[in-house]
Amino acid sequence: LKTKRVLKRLAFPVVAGGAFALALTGGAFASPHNGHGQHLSSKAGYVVAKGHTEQGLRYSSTTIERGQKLHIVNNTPAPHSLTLVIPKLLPQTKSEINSCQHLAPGTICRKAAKWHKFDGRNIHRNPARAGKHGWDEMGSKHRKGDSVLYGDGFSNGNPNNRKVTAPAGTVLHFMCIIHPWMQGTITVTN
Ligand SMILES: [Cu+2]
Repeated sequence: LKTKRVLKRLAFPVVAGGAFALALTGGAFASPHNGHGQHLSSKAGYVVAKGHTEQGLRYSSTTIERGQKLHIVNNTPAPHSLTLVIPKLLPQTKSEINSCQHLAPGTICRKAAKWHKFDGRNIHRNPARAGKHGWDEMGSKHRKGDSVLYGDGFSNGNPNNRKVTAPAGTVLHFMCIIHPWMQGTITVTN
């Protein structure tokens, strides 16, 4: 499987304490200081991953009509996840972002990796589905959320294949579990 092969590059090596690190193609990680509070937006129905350096990676927010397919555009060289997460669990501080990226125990990144059946080397489920069909469920530490891993190595995830099915008026918060400072919202309209 292509996914398995490429995931070896994304291998999440075991580090002290039994946590896994999301080692992205060997690149050194430096936390950006402005990981949250960004409000880039893109055209309706499109979430765009942008940035040409790891620190510069950002997600745009979007609005979308309920029942429309969400489009995810990757304008970066890196793979990402789009993972729906309840807002209070989105990592905010540099320390929270760093812990999440390294899949530290108790972090939403580690929980979400489990939704994808990550075993420390490979993922065995992509996308991860929760709630009703389509994008509708934000995950927490106690409840699965909708998520997809996409980009080089994750071609099986079909990131552009799902409709947004949350009720109009919902604001779906999302993040990337590979780069936890990448965050945004999908505002669902009628
Ligand atoms: Cu990412």
